[in-house]
Amino acid sequence: MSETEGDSPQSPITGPTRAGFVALIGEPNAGKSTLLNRMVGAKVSIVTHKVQTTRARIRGVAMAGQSQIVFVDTPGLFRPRRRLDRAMVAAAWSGAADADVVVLLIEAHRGMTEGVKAILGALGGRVHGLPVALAINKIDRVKAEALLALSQEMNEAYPFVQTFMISAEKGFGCADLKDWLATQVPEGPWLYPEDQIADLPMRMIAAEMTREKLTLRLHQELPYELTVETEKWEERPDGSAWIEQIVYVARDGHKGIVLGKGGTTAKAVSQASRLELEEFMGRKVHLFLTIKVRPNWLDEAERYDEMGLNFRDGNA
Ligand SMILES: Nc1nc2c(ncn2[C@@H]2O[C@H](COP(=O)(O)OP(=O)(O)OP(=O)(O)O)[C@@H](O)[C@H]2O)c(=O)[nH]1
Ligand SMILES: [Mg+2]
Repeated sequence: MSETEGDSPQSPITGPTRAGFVALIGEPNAGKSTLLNRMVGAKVSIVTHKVQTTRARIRGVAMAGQSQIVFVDTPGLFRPRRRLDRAMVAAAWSGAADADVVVLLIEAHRGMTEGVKAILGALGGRVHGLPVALAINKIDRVKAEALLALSQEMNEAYPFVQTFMISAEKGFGCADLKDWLATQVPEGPWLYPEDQIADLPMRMIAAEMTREKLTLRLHQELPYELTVETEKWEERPDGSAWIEQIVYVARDGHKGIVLGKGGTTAKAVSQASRLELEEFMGRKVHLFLTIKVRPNWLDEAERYDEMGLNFRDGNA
């Protein structure tokens, strides 16, 4: 240690360690996955401009001084129509109920929407006395004056323990939120090794990356009617990974759309996904996509297992 550092070390390893779960909940598209990735400092959860991107609970691990904060990204909360929707919403609520602290994200420019009101109405019954903080996200999109009124309106509707104004994308306010959460998680030993950033099998991260690229490229309902699974993962002697994935689509016509003219769409998707995987893993990846028509995949228990969802949660 140099002399100048002697008096005030940057992060003193003193006092007890803390560790706990922080669930990020909110309407679809609120920015939950963006916030998780920022807190963790790596892209663990996929992000798109479309609603209902995240389908299952995804854990990302962040360190703040002596605290280990395990962020739980959840699917958006909305009024479900299909089995998959119901399973997603159930996963989101149970993620909240299992946490030590809950953070409700809302969008600054959309304010207290009907969807937000519905969440507030259900929240108390779902989280049973857990502390809930409010994070007004996307503040980069509004004027500061609007925020105060929104914060007041929200705090009149629910007893939030704390309110933060943030931009998950630009990073505004995120350090404050993280520091505060570090004081809220309970005392106890860390739950993960200090250098672990995600708790999600690599084959699932790989499938999610491909699903993100598909979602970004395909229009309308199609992204909601497909799922991606990693079928084969082989470590090669040269240090590269050989990955084969299946894209399940529900209709014949969708297969052609995913393939694109002369296979161009599938090729572009696979290339974009491969590049990101290579960056994430720091080594070479060979990625192969096969598109399969499976009219009933949305009603198959195995597909839900692969997504990390509970099939029976989808029962009407
Ligand atoms: N302007 C702005 N956009 C943001 C901010 N945070 C997130 N976004 C954008 O909002 C969109 C949705 O972000 P996600 O992180 O996927 O939202 P989500 O809440 O995880 O959505 P679901 O998984 O569908 O529930 C993306 O286009 C993000 O880039 C922000 O602070 N400011
Ligand atoms: Mg998400």
